[in-house]
Amino acid sequence: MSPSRPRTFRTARWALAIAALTFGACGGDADDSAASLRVATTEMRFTPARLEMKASQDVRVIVDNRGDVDHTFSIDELDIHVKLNSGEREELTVNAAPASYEYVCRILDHAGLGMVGTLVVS
Ligand SMILES: [Cu+2]
Repeated sequence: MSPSRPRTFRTARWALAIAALTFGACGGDADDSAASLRVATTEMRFTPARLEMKASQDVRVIVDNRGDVDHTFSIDELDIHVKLNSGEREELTVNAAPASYEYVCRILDHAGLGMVGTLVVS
């Protein structure tokens, strides 16, 4: 019984050390990298249907197509048009002036069926 105790203790300390390293690395990345937003596409909506970001800085936007068919994430005013197959994920960088922009899906009449959202940049 007693020989196993120190080993367990050492393992626990090692796990803590790894956790500390991991958290440290994540914190550093978060400070350095651009802010990020996530939006998912399904039939027939964007989730969320409203995104907010700061103006004039690079913002990473991760678009996940969680639907069963193709969708797009399109913002005409910003010349953004990303097409995603079912299950696909795309990452883009958006840098925009203050305004409200509409994002829509350009597949068939998906926009008319509800695939519209608003990106508020301020
Ligand atoms: Cu669509």
